[in-house]
Amino acid sequence: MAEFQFIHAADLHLGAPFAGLRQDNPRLAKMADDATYAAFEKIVGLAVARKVLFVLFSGDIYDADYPNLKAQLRFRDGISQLDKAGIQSCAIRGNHDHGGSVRAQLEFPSSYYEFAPGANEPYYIYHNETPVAAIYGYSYPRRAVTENILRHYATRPEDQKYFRIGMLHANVGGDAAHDNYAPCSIAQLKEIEIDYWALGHVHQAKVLSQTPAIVYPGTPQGLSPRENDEHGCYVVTAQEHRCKMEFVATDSMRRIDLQYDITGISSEEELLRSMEELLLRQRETIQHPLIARLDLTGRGTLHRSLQTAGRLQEIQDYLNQQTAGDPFLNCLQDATQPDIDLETRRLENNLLGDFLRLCRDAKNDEELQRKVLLELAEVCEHSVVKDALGLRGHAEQQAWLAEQLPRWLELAEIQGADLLLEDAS
Ligand SMILES: [Mn+2]
Repeated sequence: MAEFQFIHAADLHLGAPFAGLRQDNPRLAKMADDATYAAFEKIVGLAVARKVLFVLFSGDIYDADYPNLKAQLRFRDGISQLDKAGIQSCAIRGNHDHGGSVRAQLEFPSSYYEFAPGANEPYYIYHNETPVAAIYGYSYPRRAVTENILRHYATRPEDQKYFRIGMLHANVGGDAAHDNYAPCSIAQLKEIEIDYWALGHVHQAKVLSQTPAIVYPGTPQGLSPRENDEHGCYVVTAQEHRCKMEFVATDSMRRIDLQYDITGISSEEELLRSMEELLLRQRETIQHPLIARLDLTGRGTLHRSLQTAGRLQEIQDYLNQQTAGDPFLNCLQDATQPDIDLETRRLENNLLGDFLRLCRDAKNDEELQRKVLLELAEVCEHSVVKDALGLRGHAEQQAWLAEQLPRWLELAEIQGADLLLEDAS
């Protein structure tokens, strides 16, 4: 079996919005609108530059049941570009672009193959008129495929001579942050004679196993606020039944979460200067338009100043002006503490001491937190909140809330303590 290369991408979500971006930077807003297309076009460019044999798209090419025509045309154009370069392509449908979603009638080149919804025959990839890879795939006939679908991947003995690929859109290993569609385990995948599991659905790149390869490439462009690391696809070099994977970033905008500790900072001048330096330093390491979130932490005299109404917004606007929005400070949050020792105050026999002890108990009370999470989940179902948060689906929302809750409890404690201290002074 001759060596060959292919690209494995998934979850393009073409046309999906880049969630939670402040709209006061027109340059970034335009880039954000285009971000999913830009990532797809980078995949196409990469395939042409590397002269790969074929490209795989493991589901969720489109974001919605009624994908817009623009998304479909951009995808078709990219596929045509691959075709002109002699590169084949192959796709399955996931929960977002399932068989029930409505598509325009567009003509795709014959080098593009899409597995029909439901059970399928394997599809063969040819190199110099000889088949080299057998691809098994299943496309979602409907959004919620909640059963295990591995029976559709039973390999044929006669395909043993080829590199065998399973294109599977599924939640492998019960990732709680993603809807539990087509659930299965790594052990179950290993029982099937597949050399490369080309997975889709989970939005973070992950290699679950080397041999056989079990791989999530993730979304090629991070979209939700939780998708704040590098995003891309895999270039795979296959030989015999083994392969090497190389991750290549394809995102054109990246979110970054920063922290700044105010401990020891004594003036606003010093705070602004060092925050600006922190932001500008990010340019040196990551060559992307960066969308930054910055949390102010630590304990210090500036805590009081940061509580002034509108102050965070003023700081944010000033810094964006100083850096010309590169990086763009999209969100500035204050989690600083007053310049007092809360642990000592917690022991005091007074109202503040009582309040701080209640806060500590709440932080350790799992039952209470469970109830709070249920209430918050209800608030999140409100369409305005849903849009503002930009989290994809119920599972991601749950994961996000559970991540945020400890921080919110912390902030509630500090704000309560501030109010009580103000009353006392
Ligand atoms: Mn999916």
